[in-house]
Amino acid sequence: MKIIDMKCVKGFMQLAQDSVDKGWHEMNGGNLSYRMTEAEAANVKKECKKPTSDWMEIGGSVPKLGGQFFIVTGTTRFIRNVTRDPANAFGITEIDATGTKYRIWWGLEDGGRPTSEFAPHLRCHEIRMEKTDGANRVIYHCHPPAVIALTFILPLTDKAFTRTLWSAMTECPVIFPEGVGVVKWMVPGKDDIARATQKLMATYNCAIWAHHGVFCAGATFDKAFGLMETVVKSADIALKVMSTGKKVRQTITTDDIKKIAKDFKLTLNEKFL
Ligand code: 2HA
Ligand code: ZN
Repeated sequence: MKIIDMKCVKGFMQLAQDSVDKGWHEMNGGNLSYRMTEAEAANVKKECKKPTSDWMEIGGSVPKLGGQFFIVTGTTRFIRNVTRDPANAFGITEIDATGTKYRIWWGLEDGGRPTSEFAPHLRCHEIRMEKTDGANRVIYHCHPPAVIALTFILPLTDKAFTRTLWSAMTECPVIFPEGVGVVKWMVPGKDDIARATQKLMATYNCAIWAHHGVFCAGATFDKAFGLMETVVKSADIALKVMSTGKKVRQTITTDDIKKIAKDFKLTLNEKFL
């Protein structure tokens, strides 16, 4: 099957376009990656016959991902061009057996390279794969204004962000019962921020980068996008309420959250109750 006709490639492009439509990507901001199944990787090998680059350094080490194939957006390439110019805007890469190098099989034309956040993406894939018995395949990063704005006024703690988001919209505890994690401001594109994010992703499907953006994980494109959409909407509501400057008269309380958990049979993260 042609690469562009593969279901996972279509899903990748759909998420990119939906996210651009949401206004979460300026210029080359944000990035997306997907861990292919063995059958999908076999199709890439069959279709492309040989890699188009030599082995190159990842800038981090992800031994558990050795031999796996990833669809990934390109550094300096714009998410808005994922659907317009697929083979330029993203590509398909293989990780070597040691988990320290990658090579390109398809796309990233005109000398393209994977996103500058390839190390955080791969580190998040490694931990989410482990924690979900291989179910999680998507890691998605964007720059949504409301969440970034909240990182200027809330304490940069997992608890402050989780409680604010859970209390702003009733369905939030259902969609992320484990809560969300927060990474203090750090230089992006480096292994330090990758390690900090990986640590949070052992517990959460969502990590907020102070003054920068959000990383979400999911089993499918729909689930990763849906989680991002929910976090962003809840942050938007919280920010709107705060921006009125009015006294908050009523909110979703800890007891209310516990009631939701009981009814929906959720295991909420106890740390935040
Ligand atoms: O430019 O979003 O974090 C891509 C990014 C870096
Ligand atoms: Zn970013």
